Amino acid sequence: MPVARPESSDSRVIAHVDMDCFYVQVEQRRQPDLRGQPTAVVQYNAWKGGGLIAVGYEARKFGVKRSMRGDEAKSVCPEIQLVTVPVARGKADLSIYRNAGSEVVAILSRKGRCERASIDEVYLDLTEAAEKMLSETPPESVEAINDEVIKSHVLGLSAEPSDVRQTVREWLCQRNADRRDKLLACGAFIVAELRMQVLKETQFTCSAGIAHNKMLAKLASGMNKPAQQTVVPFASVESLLDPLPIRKMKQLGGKLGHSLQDDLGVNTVGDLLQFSEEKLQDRYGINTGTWLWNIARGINGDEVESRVLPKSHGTGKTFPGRNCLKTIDGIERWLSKFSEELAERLEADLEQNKRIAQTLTLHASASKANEAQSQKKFPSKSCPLRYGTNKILEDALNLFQAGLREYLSSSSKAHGNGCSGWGITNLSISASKIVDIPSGTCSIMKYFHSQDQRYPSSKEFDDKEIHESTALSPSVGSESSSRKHLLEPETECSKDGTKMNIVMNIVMQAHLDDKSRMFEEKTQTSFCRESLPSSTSAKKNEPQLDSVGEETVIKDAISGNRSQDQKGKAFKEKGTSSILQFFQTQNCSSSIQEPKEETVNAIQETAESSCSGKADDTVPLESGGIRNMHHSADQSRVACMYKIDEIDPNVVDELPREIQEEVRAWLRPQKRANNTTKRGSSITHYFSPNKNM
Ligand code: TTP
Repeated sequence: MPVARPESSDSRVIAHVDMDCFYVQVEQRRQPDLRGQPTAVVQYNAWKGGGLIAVGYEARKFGVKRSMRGDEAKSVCPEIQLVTVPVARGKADLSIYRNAGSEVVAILSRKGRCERASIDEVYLDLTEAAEKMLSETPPESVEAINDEVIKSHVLGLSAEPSDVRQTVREWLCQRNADRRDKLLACGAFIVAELRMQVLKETQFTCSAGIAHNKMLAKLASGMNKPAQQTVVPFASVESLLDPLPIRKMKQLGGKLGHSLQDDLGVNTVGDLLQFSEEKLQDRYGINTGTWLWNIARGINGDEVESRVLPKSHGTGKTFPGRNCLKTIDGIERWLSKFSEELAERLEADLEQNKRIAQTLTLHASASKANEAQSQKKFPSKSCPLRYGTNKILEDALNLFQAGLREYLSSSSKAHGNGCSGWGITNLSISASKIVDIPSGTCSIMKYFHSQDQRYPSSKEFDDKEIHESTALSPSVGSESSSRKHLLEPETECSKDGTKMNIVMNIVMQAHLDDKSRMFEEKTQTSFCRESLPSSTSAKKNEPQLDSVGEETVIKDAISGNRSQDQKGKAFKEKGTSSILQFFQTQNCSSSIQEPKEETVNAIQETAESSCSGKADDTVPLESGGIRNMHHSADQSRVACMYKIDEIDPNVVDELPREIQEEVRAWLRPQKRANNTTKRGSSITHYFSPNKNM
């Protein structure tokens, strides 16, 4: 439900910038021959020419619409150029568009606080920049006003078409205007400048709305497209909102909008004005009631958040009609692709932006197998996020199975029989609750400890603990709810600790996990294939293997039954003041049994490839933090396979002072080893009792 925030000031200058037919522009930049031609971007699914997802303005003139498929677009516009979205892992790969959006954000953020709202839209708080301009170079003092500013649309100005430019010029430069209008006029100059800069540096055009708050700016940005900007002076707010269909307002497209229409007969924003704040509060609660009362008057206190990076990462795919997924195998295949992509994007985010995500969410839609199920939504589920493709896959599968169990059990209850028919028409996973890596911290031991408590594998959750998640929008900027006590630190110290622990976990695991497939595929293959998930399949400590040769020896290692207790002991052990001691304690505490020879060989091979700098496969036998630096099958060989030279020195700098030295010392011999010989360049060797051999 929307929440009312007090308007901080009605003289803020807020802009909403929206790229024009964004994917088409990106494609036209990649293929300049397409410039000026009617163009549309289509999904790669070739059925009926593929669904259109972006339509260029030249094509719109012919009546081409996003709701069409390629064949239909061709029938209304035979010259249309249809460009298929790039494909990776059997699904659309949006990275070129995402990266293009980042280029734009980098430019727009030069003039004020910038919030990236989606792949192609941004809010800017230009209040300070506008105030500065007003005091130093007010519009009336500008000698040559750029055409782009003069072309602004100012709502509420009336003029003969031949006089529009002059009228706009006069409005922009009026000396005796209300201060709020003067600030908006400065905003128009600044935004025009930014848009020209975007065009110059990226070749993309964009449109913008300039107003006193986010809601009004967003409404205005779409009013005059492409490549134009619209200003909403305070005095024209009422006439803008009055006739606006209520369902067009942000957050009123769903249930709340329906209720306003059906229960109160409110069809336009203006219709809302007749209701007192109290009446709206009585009906919709205090917050929503006040929010509705405010929006009817153009009041919206939402701040522009300082965020140039996405709030979440998501990946998914629809499987319409007969393409729906009907087996756990099929689900696993797709989740595996999604996990790989998500893991890559998370790693890139970590590397480039020093950010970590904390929550993994799975969303799905199920087909209507029967009447009862058609009423029921597939529940979204989330859990703490663990880095690495395989861990994400494992957790996503568990989330899926938990969701499916719930979906089927409630439908079968409602229907009074067992439900065997299910089909997934939409499947996605996302990573949210993304935070910056902290620069300071208090105790590394706390990191480890908190990680131990906070980041169990989803296998260690039962269904109650895998939490229900609110629906995520597929766009950038979505966020999921999650179980608070698992994710939110009780103290500042543990907050930092958790984050830093994740950092260490990531740094030390990332190269392990994603490259560990060879081992994991041999050992951890089955997730209740081709059958409905058993009611116990995701239960705590349940063995996760069922069919492959190595199962019995690996089961406990993966589910962590026995080693869990010992890990617990090690964590409780007081006086483990040294990192080395800590790791050694962890390694020695492992009671993982020896896998079959074949598997051990795989481990050894991978340790060597790690030394040579090639893709290194290692053995992520359990979940968790640094403690999982991995245990080889043979306990006399401590198999902590981690490419130490890949530790980012910055991470070490961010550790508490008292342990920085220790970590550096720990790293040093490793570097020397690398300089001289590839042998011994793994932690395995470093920790090995025979490391001097
Ligand atoms: P929009 O900003 O909604 O549209 P647009 O930029 O194509 O056109 P406009 O000038 O009217 O703003 O979406 C931004 C991009 O997001 C769009 O180019 C393609 C992609 N997109 C989808 O992939 N699927 C969708 O359903 C929508 C709405 C957009």
